[in-house]
Amino acid sequence: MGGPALSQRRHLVTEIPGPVSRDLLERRQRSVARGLSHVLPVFVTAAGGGVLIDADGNSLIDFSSGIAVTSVGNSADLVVSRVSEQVARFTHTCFMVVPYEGYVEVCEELNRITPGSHEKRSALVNSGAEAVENAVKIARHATGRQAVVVFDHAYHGRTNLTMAMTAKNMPYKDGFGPFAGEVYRVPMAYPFRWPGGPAKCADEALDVACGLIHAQVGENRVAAIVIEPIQGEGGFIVPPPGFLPGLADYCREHGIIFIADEIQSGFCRTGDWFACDHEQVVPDLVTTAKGIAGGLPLAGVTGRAEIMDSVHAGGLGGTFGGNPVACAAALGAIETMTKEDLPAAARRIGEVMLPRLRKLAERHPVIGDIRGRGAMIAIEMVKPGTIEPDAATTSKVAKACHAAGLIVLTCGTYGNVVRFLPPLVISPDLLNEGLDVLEEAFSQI
Ligand code: PLZ
Repeated sequence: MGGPALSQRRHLVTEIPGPVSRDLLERRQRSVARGLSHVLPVFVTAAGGGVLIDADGNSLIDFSSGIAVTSVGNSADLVVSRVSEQVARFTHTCFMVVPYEGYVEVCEELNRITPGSHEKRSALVNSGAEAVENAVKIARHATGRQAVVVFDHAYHGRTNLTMAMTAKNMPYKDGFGPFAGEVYRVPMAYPFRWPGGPAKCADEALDVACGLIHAQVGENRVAAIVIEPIQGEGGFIVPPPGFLPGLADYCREHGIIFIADEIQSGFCRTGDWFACDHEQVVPDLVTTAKGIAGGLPLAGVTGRAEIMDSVHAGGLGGTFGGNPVACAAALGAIETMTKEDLPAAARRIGEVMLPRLRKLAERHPVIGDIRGRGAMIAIEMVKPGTIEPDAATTSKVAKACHAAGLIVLTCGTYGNVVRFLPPLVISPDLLNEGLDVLEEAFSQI
């Protein structure tokens, strides 16, 4: 059994991965496509709170949450009870064939918790990429325009349109083209790497983006600007204050739909319900997924009623979108976030992590930048004294953490960022133990 009752401790009984996981990995090599890779090939048998138990009986600390998904913890009580009840009642009708209340309830919740108090509508789909695809479809339909503007370092998914929107070639795009058209890319406000320095980053990045749109696309041809309010896969890049509000104003001025991709940053991760809340930015459309349903596959597009409802009946859909079991899970996850005040829990995680990481950076000049908000925190690794990315050391640190039973992820266009995404329900002791492991990993490199 997994769930929050699991003993919240790190405990290794074999090397990582152990013999049972290694056997399973061999079976996996013979049966599963090579294109799917693993951060750490231990096979999980149970998980809950801040730990994963593997097939060899090791208990590992989880600083990944399955890429920001299990924010309420694995097999959280309210997710398990709601899912169990729903799965015993009915498993599927297809919302387009015969509707059910759970779908409506999730949409009501999304309309309530996403930024802005205006009239909203939502649509549910299966994955983050599908949510982004649908947001773009809706924006094009509503505006009658085609162009979509995205940013350097962006990640929006692996489908054809979202590959075009994603910035990084390897491993996401290489050899998979041709990509969808009418996608235009502008520089991201990336304070650590902004040529004019972090203080000028917000204004200059806004000027550059607007200038490029004017010169190369034409404002009146742009259906949507899509941005992750804190970039995820691209390196946990936090735009400087003022950049997102400035972009939102620019969109409003030119009739461009402002789409916030909150798939990684949403659902309490950054210490607010959504990362846009931090600067009171109100997007026209918001895409959600990951943390929405405690690990079950569900995603959504939420936005202004007049934009969402510009699409003709039958224009949106899909067989599985808003599956009743996934909706039940979402209602359990959202209830947990509310009852346990997980935005506050995320802020507390940041308050523990940031000072410890800053101290670590004093001892290890390979850490060039520490950034993030709440429980979406990262360190960017460079050749000391420069901003030259150091992917090799990044990978060494991650491997040392894995070997010691701490699951961390890397990210970044240059592969030089270690990111931390613990479940928001992680205990303070386990969080601190994870940071002890990280410090030990640094002392080994
Ligand atoms: N938008 C901002 O972070 C998914 C990708 C993992 P899906 N990020 C994890 C991988 O290597 O495939 C993501 C995201 C943002 C969209 C997506 C896409 O969400 O549910 O993976 O399709």
